[in-house]
Amino acid sequence: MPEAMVASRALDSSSSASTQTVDAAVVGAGFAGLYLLHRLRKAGLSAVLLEEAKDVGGTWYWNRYPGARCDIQTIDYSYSFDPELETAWKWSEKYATQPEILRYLGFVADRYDLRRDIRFGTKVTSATWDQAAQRWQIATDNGAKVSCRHYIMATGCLSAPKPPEIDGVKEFKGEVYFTGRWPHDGVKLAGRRVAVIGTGSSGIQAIPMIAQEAAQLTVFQRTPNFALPAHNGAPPADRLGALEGDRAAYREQARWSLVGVPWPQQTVVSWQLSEAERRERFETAWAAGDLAYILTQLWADQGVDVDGNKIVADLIREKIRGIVEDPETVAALTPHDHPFGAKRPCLDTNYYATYNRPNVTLVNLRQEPVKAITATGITTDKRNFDVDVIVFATGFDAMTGAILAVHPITGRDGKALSDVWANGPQTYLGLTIAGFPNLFMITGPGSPSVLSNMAVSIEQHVDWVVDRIAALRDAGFTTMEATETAQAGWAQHMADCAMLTLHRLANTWYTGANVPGKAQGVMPYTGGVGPYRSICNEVVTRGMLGFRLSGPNIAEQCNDGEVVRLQPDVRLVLGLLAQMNLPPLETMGAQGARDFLNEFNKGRPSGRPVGEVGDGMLQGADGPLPYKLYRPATPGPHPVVVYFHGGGWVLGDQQSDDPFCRDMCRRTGMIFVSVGYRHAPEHRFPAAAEDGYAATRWIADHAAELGGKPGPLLVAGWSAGGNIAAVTCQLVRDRGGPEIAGQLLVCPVTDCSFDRASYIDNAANYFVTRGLMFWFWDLYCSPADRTDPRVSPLRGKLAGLPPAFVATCEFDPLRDEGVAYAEALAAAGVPVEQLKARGHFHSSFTMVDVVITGAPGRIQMAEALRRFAGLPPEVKLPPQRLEAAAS
Ligand code: N01
Repeated sequence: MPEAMVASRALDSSSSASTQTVDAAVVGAGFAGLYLLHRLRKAGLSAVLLEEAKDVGGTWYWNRYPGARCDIQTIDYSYSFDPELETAWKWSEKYATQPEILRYLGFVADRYDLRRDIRFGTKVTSATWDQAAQRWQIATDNGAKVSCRHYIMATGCLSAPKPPEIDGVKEFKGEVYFTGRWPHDGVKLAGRRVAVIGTGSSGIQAIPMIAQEAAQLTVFQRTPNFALPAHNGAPPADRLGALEGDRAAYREQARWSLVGVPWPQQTVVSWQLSEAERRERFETAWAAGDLAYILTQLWADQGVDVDGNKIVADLIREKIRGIVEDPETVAALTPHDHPFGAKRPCLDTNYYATYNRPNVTLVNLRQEPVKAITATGITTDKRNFDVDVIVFATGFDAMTGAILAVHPITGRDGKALSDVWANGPQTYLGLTIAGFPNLFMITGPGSPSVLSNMAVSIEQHVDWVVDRIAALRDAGFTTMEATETAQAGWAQHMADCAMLTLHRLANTWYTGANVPGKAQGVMPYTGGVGPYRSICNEVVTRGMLGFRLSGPNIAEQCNDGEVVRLQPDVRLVLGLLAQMNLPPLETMGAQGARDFLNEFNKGRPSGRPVGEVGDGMLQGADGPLPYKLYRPATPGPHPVVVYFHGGGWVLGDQQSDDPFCRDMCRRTGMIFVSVGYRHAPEHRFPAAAEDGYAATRWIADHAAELGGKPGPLLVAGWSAGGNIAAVTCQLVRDRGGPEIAGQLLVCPVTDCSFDRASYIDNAANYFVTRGLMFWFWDLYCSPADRTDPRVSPLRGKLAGLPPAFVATCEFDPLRDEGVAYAEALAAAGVPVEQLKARGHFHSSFTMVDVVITGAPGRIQMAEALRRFAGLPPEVKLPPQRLEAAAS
């Protein structure tokens, strides 16, 4: 839009009445603000948009540095709310330049006649919640105040540039520029000596362009970053074809994907692929030039497991070595301090090759930190660099900076947002804040925002907010506020999600680490775009869960609570199972259920490699039984663990807990012998218990042949296998051996009583149901036998048993009997360690590599077994990971 028109718009607003009264005020005329204005109007709400800049564009208005482009493919980085808009605009490139994106946003503003409600050149100077009026009162530096019912921050996540943090900038006699505030008429760089400080996305896009113009370019790098070639050009025909072939389906897939780009969920994990297959996948991704692709499509564990991630990181390091000629520069450019993807990777055009140019020098600030900026240039510990121009590509006070720095926001009871957020942002869904009624954030901290395709996340947020405001109005409410409970629950869920990915392992602007003194913690929601969307929807379908709604002529409504109490991956697994609408196992008959589970298990990830896996036969109570042996890759002999699988005494076999046995074998450095004990209904009580005892005896007698270390065994089991392990410990105590050094009981069955709270609270919806447990009991054990300690070990004598580690899961019918057993053991003088796994379900620990959040619990189990066996601790883990697994 011409500047003159902008000026006249600003003048109009300044000459208007002293207070402009609207239903909603929006701050920021970028992607989010424009769509908000459109949606608010369509919902019949009056609105004004306040924008500091002189035109629309948001981040694309300010970031005009050379090379600025989007780094999500532009066909994905577009509005999708109006199919006609989609066909009315054609992108010229795979990754559009800043001017083209700015033109697009101008086109959108004009198409929907948005500018008439935008006050350009207007900065908000304060926002205060007026409790009596139930409205926000907004002051600005230009023109009328605004009184609004709803106040919506569409300020963007990366809008407040970070100060330089280097002494002496004011002394510099040359020119200083920030990539995030680049002059509109460009900067003359030709023939000049230019310094660029910073090698994030902005620096990496700008450096190759500046190098082509400048006489000399010196890049000051503090931390090397991973960058991938964009391979820009026309929008790729395959993606365009997919979009144009079925636009609605394409957009819908993006909305439910992990990062807001329609790539499928990867299920293959790195160790299921050969080295050649992994390399082939990587080369395809490298050639694709697509961040969303390489971050999600290589193998399923790349973003959640350090080993799976290292494979990608090493392959990228190899690429850098192949491009950059000078070995010292290669070393400096090679990222070393963070997993790939944990810090925002960059898309580049000739970035690494730029360092082969004779006019480009890289200064490694880790070896020679900047001392100061002087009148003539930059001084490091070792050298002076005289330059004419300094470009700061040093980034932003991300996510909270734009919200907090723009103006003071004062909520209910005079509370300042800056105080409430002093220790880091607290939000409910990243959309609202307790104590700040009717204040909304678009892509705020606590939402997927910067870890997603912003266009998709913005539309979802805007739709949710406007739909809620309209529904509120229609129901007669005027005010909506998140409760403290809901907000605290969201913080817990955020923390749980953060344990899932590797983002916590890097110091980045995602965590606030780039701004000195800023509170630290992973700020964006790491649980994914699709899951987040489903949670927002769930809040609504559960009656605005976590919100207090009020109005002058209507009774207050407060449906308090936490929307997610399950671990994020447990929620996903249970959601998938619910979608499958499987018939209850107990309706299939024993053989039918076995066949079904065999089929079902074929789709699960195979266990990780161990030194050796072998099969054999051992002597059970009434004949031979099969076993599977897992041997560590380390030199033997190893302590031996006798393992009993789960399956309600009816299902499973010696290899049905294969991933768990492999995982525990790797973590403990012990041999696991998984016993194929006899099953009901063919062999009813006490067959399984007696097989457990007999198998343990046999393994003790043959430990040396199996490669085991002489000395006591350990026993372990999950579910009904936990029952058999517990019973075995009682039997060997009473029958004169063999010696057991410790017992690991994972979600064990310990008693025949079904009236404990967990049987009632978790009777349905968490896979193992009350009905299923009844069926198992009926098949295995007649009512008259059920109080026998060989099936209800809680009713047995507990003194003199080996030390125990008892793991129970919050959302498991068996939780309370496991806890009761641990407490009874402790009361009987048995050393006991308990893990009460918050947010987990019965299968959390055995679904290795599906329920990633089960890993810290398995580490604790492994440590316990090592302690029982008298081995030193092996697994080192930051304490917060262990805390997350425990209650
Ligand atoms: O900022 P950054 P950015 N002395 O924070 C260094 C999006 N974006 O503007 O890593 C010396 O990533 C700092 O070093 P270190 C995208 O999401 C998108 O580049 O803190 N160096 C780092 O190298 C991106 O992630 C596009 O050790 C200092 C750099 O400056 C986000 O915006 C394009 C320093 C800052 O990197 C931010 O990117 C551009 C100091 N005092 C940006 N302070 C698209 O393509 C900081 N650094 C869509």
